[in-house]
Amino acid sequence: MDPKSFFRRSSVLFLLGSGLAMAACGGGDSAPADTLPAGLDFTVTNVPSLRFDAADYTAPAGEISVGFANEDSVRHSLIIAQDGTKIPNFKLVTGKKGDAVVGTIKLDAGVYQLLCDVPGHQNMKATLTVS
Ligand SMILES: [Cu+2]
Repeated sequence: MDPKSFFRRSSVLFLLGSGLAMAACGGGDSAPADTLPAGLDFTVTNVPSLRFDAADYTAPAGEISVGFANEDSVRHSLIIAQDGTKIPNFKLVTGKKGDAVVGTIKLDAGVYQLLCDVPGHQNMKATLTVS
C-alpha cells in the first residue's frame, strides 16, 4: 500500500469515529408530559422562569377543580390565599417539567391570591377572581 492511500483511509476512519461520538452525546429529555383532563374550572401553568402563565385567573364559586401543570424546569407549588391568609388544606405541587396535578377546593365568591411557596419564588403571584 502506498503511503498516500494509507493516510486517506485513516482520515476516513477518524471522521467516522468522531461522528459516532457526537451522536452518542445527543441525548435530550423526552419524558412524556402528563396531561390535564378537560373541563377543569381553572388551570394554572408554570412557565419559565419562575412564573405562572397569567396574572389574573377566574373561577366559579363553589366546589371547583383546579389543574396545575409545569412547563418550567423546577418544582413549584400552588397556594391560594385571601387577605394574606392561606386557605387551609390546599396545596398542589409539580415536581418536574411535564408534571400535571389536579385538586379541588371550595371557594366563596371573592378575590384571592395565588402563590408559590418554594423558597425564592416569591415573585410567583397571581390574582384569582371567584364569582
Ligand atoms: Cu415556584
